[in-house]
Amino acid sequence: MPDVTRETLSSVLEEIALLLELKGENPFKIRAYRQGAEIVESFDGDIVARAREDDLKGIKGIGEALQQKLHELATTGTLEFHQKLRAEYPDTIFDLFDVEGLGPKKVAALHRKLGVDSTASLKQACEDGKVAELSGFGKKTEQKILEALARRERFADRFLLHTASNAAETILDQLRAHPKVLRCQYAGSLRRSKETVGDLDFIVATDAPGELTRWFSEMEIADETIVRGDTKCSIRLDNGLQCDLRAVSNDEYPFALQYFTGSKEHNVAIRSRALKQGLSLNEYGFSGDGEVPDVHDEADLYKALGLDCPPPELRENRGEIEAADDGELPRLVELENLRGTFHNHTTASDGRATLGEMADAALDLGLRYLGIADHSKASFQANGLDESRLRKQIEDIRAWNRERGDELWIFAGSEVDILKDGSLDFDDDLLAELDYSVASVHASFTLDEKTMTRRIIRALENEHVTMLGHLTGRLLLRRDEYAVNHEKIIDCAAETRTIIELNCNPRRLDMDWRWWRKARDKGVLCAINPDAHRPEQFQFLKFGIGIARKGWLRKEDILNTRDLESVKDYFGQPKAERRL
Ligand code: DGT
Ligand code: CA
Ligand code: CA
Ligand code: ZN
Repeated sequence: MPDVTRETLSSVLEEIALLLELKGENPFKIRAYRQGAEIVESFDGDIVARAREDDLKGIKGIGEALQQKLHELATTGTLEFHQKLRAEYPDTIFDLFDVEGLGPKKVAALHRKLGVDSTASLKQACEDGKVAELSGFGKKTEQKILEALARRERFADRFLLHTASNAAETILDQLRAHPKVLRCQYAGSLRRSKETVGDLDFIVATDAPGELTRWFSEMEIADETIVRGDTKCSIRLDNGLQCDLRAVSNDEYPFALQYFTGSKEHNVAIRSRALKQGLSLNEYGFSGDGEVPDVHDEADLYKALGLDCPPPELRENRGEIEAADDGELPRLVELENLRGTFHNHTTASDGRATLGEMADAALDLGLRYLGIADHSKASFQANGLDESRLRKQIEDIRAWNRERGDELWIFAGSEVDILKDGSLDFDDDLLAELDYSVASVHASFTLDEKTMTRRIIRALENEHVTMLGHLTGRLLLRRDEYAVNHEKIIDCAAETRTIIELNCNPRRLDMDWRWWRKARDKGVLCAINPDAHRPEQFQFLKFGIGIARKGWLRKEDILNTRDLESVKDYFGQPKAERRL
């Protein structure tokens, strides 16, 4: 049987919808495929098995034509209809859909009228002023497209943390299972939990380096071998991510792991510290005139330099070496410390799972409480709730708590829009009925820094705003942050006792890790918020924890490490009286 997953099915349908739109096909047909993709994605049951057995009758929204196609796809691994459609266009045309601001209709117009079929030809057409002349585009759109293309180029060689992490875990599992591998780990920016990753760096300890580099280049996941030597090998995965493997001896392993974990700045500082002690340090070991210390793991290596071992996330030469010297490294928060989560969505706004489904998933994860914060009405594109729908949701949540609150407590909240002038999308009376609120900016991103900062500060000053959502609105590798003064927001959050969220969505990871230590020292409390729109997205918490650690945060700095009663107490106090 071909290796077909739910994602294969839905992404092929989604791609068909795009292709049909490119061709200018009938909108009903297009919609049927797009809806089909959504249904497949959220279907409660083993949709792949049912497609394989041609047992799709009676599923609402999957008509006969789709049933047949899903069956073909599930049994053969490909779909002729899709392949034929695809063959009409060059592969590069699909890159155009990733350009910010370009939907299928625009791509279709560019293709049909200007013959644009790649980001390169799009850039050329913009530079020639041809795009501005197309009806429905104009000078401004042309400029926006050029900016989006420039951003793409800038980010072209980087990957989101979760893309890198998923690939790395798959490869690491295989390395661990290899009989000739004594120890292995990924190093580099992923081990340091950077918000984006350039390439993956694996270190293995082995007595058979040549055998391992060959095995690595022949792994099924490898799309291409870039270089292969006796101790080094680089491959590329089909998503473009490069993976470097270095095979070293067991004695060299701690040195290689430390060196390739980086960061470069951290390494430079560590090396000069070693030199001052008469030791020269490189990726293979210590050398010096006198006796060289015995090193079995990274902790030994740091200990030889008179240092506690800094967690990888801290190794950016931003004070961790001094703290390690003084025995003052923080005890960083861990995933196991989390007791609940705030800021999650349901089908009431733009989530893909119902309140009950999200609650069941939270229970499965062993969480004790769950905060629901669906969008408010100004976010109409996300189907934001108006007053009456929100009141109804509050009632549903209270009913859940009466029935099942001793298993999982649900907090009724809202992700309330901060409007352009800093006022909120709901009035105070309604906000007061909620257990908590997350206030976020979702529109009017182009204000200047001063105006944007004032806008957000006005929201934080509202006593019903419990936390601030995704501070900068950035979408990593896609959209830059809007202009906002972090220092002023942090000061205001401390003063008004407003929590700042650490949004764990891998596209956001916002507020940025570089600000958390300062915020913590000023007395700002953090909430690690997955912003989950479906149950699987609770997994984002893992990346939030990585970023929190990178920001020097400890368990006590984070609201959702507290037990249920403490959180209830916290929300129950008037905002001005809340303390860390
Ligand atoms: P990336 O891949 O761009 O996300 O970032 P890294 O940190 O993974 O960088 P990468 O893959 O180029 O190198 C891995 C580590 O190797 C890096 O964090 C530190 C170490 N390293 C690489 N080049 C140098 C260097 O020229 N000097 C020093 N001291 N260390 C280096
Ligand atoms: Ca790297
Ligand atoms: Ca590398
Ligand atoms: Zn939001």
